[in-house]
Amino acid sequence: MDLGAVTKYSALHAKPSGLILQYGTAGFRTKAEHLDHVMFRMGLLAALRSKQTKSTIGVMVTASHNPEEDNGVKLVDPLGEMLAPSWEEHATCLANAEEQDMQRVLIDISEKEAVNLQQNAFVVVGRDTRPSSEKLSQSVIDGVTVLGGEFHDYGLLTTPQLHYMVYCRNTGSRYGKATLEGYYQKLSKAFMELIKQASCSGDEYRSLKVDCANGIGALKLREMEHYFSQGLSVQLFNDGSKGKLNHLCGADFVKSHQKPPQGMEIKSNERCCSFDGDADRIVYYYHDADGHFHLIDGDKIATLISSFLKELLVEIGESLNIGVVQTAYANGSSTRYLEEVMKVPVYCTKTGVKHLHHKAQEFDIGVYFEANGHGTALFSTAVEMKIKQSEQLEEKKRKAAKMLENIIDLFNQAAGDAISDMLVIEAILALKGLTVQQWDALYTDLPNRQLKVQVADRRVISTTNAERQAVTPPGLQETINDLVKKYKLSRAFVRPSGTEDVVRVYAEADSQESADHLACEVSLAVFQLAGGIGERPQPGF
Ligand code: NG1
Ligand code: ZN
Repeated sequence: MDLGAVTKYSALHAKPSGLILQYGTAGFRTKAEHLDHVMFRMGLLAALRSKQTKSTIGVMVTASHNPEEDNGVKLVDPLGEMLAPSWEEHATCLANAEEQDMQRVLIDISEKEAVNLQQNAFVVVGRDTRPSSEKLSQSVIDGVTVLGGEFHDYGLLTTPQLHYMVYCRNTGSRYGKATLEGYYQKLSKAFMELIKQASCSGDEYRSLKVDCANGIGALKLREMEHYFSQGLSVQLFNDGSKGKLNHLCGADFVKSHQKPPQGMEIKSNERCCSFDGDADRIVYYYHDADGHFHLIDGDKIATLISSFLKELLVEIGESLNIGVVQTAYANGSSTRYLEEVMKVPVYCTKTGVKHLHHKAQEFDIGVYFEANGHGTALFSTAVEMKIKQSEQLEEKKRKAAKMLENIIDLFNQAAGDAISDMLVIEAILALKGLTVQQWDALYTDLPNRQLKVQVADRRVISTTNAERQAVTPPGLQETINDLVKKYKLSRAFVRPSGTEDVVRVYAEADSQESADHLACEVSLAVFQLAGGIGERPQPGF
């Protein structure tokens, strides 16, 4: 390690003194102007991680659904997963080290992790469409090269595309080719093969309006469109030509405001979806004949997908297991429907896709989705084996096995992916001959409300039981229990956000009014018991 060079180049990416950032559920995220030093240092860290794992490591520059002025960075581990926990800690230490301590921290990490500094490093870099992203990704590359690492800059990519590239490169291209062309071809081929098996051909099933959040999803979907246009026509809105990234549009806006994005004309019963700013989340929605807006969130997406996969498993006659993984934010109706009607086991993990991903790996087929629309399905080698053996099976079973094979190819196994999920959903709807209303009618969401509370230090709240219960501050959980008892079909929990300096409050109940009241009362309890600052939460929205 040429420490002289590190110091020299680090000075060109100097850290504003006193600035402290935390590697959270989605890496580092803050105002773009505070991130140059973090990018350089994450380039250094990615090179070290690559040397240690003797694998390609990914670095993605994006702040997902955050406002355009923000930016962020996260590292992608060899199999496309989120960074290992001990390295998240190293990332935080390195990002927060003052200039003069940088060398020592780098050496510390190398020693603790037994990094062979002579080993080669290879890092791939991708970025979203934010104005700040290009320069920031250059700083990442500076960091990689100072440590003698090699790199490939993919330029503009969706976050899941970068995960895909990392996964391909570390599996000797068995999974796919590590190029955009490879990604487009793999997904489109699987989609077209699936669609071929659909009996209905009415074209109302085959067109979809897509709100691209004025982000990278628009560019990539446009590039990809002609590969699958025989099977699905997509009409893009908020494609970045006019509006601001994530402003009044995108999956996060639609989900949290429970209303359609601006800039999209919706006729009744038309199927529509929204991506977020880096295209790793997707939600669906439509207007009914009375003009009412209906949201189809990640929970209902997971339900559609897992029901279909379960049917295929039954068809093949195999005892392979399937499980659905959710977080505490999953609507209570979805959990009940999956467990009681679908008879699919459901598991709850902490918020953050790495927790869901990890749990989903325990099943032959693990479907995981956050309510906000981030998710995918994972398939074990046992499923692949079964498909290989299916040639000896009778015709009907062989067909189901073939479908399963295409579905596996269509899902991004490395990460939740709006484009891939969209194609899976469109294929399932076509194969089942389902309209968007029929899909929506699987179950009715319990009315719910999410609020944020400002507190002096959100770390005073600690939780257990997959974040569904507060352990500290004392008395908070008892208060929540008492409030919940006042309403029917009610549930509420609080947790410190991993991406914003707030405490999140979630409540659901039998009516919107009750859910709103409960959320408000719980917010007030947080404010009083967990050191609220600023204005007291007020009833009424
Ligand atoms: P936080 O800020 O920790 O709630 C949010 C989302 C997560 C996840 C991360 C990463 C909710 C309630 N939380 O985390 O699900 O997507 O951002 O982007 O949606
Ligand atoms: Zn995102």
